[in-house]
Amino acid sequence: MRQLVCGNRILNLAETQVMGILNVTPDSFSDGGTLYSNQQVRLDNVIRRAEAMVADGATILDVGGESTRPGAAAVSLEEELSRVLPVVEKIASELDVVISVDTSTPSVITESAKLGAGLINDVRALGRAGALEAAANTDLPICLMHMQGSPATMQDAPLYDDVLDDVEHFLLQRVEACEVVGISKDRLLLDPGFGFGKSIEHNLRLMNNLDRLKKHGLPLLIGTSRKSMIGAVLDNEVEQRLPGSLATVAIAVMQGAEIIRVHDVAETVDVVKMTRAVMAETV
Ligand code: 7PM
Repeated sequence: MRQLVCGNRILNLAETQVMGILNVTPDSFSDGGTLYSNQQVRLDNVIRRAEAMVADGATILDVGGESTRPGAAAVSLEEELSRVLPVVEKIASELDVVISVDTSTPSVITESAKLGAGLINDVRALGRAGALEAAANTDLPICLMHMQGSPATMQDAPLYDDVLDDVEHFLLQRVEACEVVGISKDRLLLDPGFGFGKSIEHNLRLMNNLDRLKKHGLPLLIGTSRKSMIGAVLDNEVEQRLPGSLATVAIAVMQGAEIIRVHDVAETVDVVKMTRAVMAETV
């Protein structure tokens, strides 16, 4: 339970782990296109960025080839495979880090696992046809994230009876669906999915009530880095959201989140250390 077996690497979840975001998409709202240009992944730039994040203390790198930005266009299977697989292969051969693959696509799950991925991170919680089976056939851990609607329209009019109930029930149903295909609970992580079909108030309420997910005993993964929930509170642009993002990191760590998904690894590692020292009342 405290140890997560990620392929050939083990994560100690008694310590908070920092996951660095490595988007290999043309329209990533934070990586500025330097990892992808002229319709292709810039492998040399990707490796340089990956190395820097590992040096800064990331123990997981999240490789994503499909933009889940609100309103984003769908990516073809060929395109997603050609963006993600070379990056997984290269990082697996060069760096000591767990590779997480941000995908909902069965063949990306299958092929990434063969090339050395250590974790599957699916914003659709294995909801696509064939995804449950593909994931079951790897022996990798899987992060199940909550999303209301689909990226194209999810931010149009997010509506819940009670966002805490809905997110909790959805994720528990996905845990059940996983168990039915033979994915045991000890391979699963939960994520409320900040910004995925949620108003500012929904996001704030989820952030203030992580205990509702935590109480099920599965590790929590939290991703708020530079998101619009921060921009809405602080009335600022993406490049000004680091302090706000770090505040949410401290709040998530205080509530027991095990994995923190961020763009700014070095700053996050410091906030995690400081927060954990307070919680432990010792260095
Ligand atoms: C535009 C808007 C581009 C939002 C990218 C994003 C999460 C995730 C993403 C999360 C997990 C981003 C998001 N967010 N996976 N993938 N949890 N598990 O900020 O919160 O990178 S995409």
